[in-house]
Amino acid sequence: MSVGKRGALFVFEGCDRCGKTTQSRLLAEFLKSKGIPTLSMNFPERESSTGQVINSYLTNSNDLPDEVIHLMFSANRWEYMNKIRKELLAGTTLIVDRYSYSGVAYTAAKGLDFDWCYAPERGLIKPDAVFYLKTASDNLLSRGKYGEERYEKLEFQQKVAEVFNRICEQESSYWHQIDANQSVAEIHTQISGIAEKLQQQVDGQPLNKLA
Ligand code: Z5A
Ligand code: MG
Repeated sequence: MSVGKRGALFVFEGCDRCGKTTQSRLLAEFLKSKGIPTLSMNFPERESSTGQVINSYLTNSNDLPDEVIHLMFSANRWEYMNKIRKELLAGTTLIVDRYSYSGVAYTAAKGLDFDWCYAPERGLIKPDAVFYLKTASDNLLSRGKYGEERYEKLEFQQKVAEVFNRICEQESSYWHQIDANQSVAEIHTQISGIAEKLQQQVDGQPLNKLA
């Protein structure tokens, strides 16, 4: 089934401090400057009911079993699926800062089974492109000390990076690996070029689901 003019779903992924928020903002500004209706989102969305639990978990003010917080992160995405579908079908392009792959990477890095981690993501809307900002975790230390949140530790971030690398290999048809060591401007030029091309290709394409 084909659809009319729809927006594209662009996702940014990568470890802490790799530049996702910086690049999400620049891509949104770029697309808007081209007259493309664009909306920015990020996960976790900390305002919703699940988001508030996630926020207190990340700031270390509550403890939950690994399985429970994993399912909360996934539920947080499911909470927004109707909105995402509606916006895309209305022709709005969405730029999303972290998505299902962060969910899998951070929990699998704790040692939980990869397939178990991925299972609750099945059925969510599949991105048209994932921009994976990749670099060795110790390169990111020069961007300031890790903060106080639960996962902001070098050794853990290295494990997270290994899972992202694995997903990037598996999902190479729509993942774009970008060298996050380049300057902000260089990265933006690379990403905006890919996004502009894909933006034109999604017209008439149905929305796909993560399988
Ligand atoms: N999490 C999870 O466990 N499960 C899930 O399902 C999801 C998330 C969705 C909160 O994430 C935590 O939730 C996260 C994963 C977990 N835990 N950790 N760690 P968040 O998205 O709220 O926060 P974050 O992404 O971890 O961190 P961040 O600080 O927002 O990083 P960033 O957005 O990638 O980077 P940035 O803010 O764009 O840039 C960081 C700094 O580097 C800043 O000073 C920039 O000016 C600088 N920068 C950016 N680009 C460059 C370049 N190219 N060169 C030099 N300096 C740069
Ligand atoms: Mg960020």
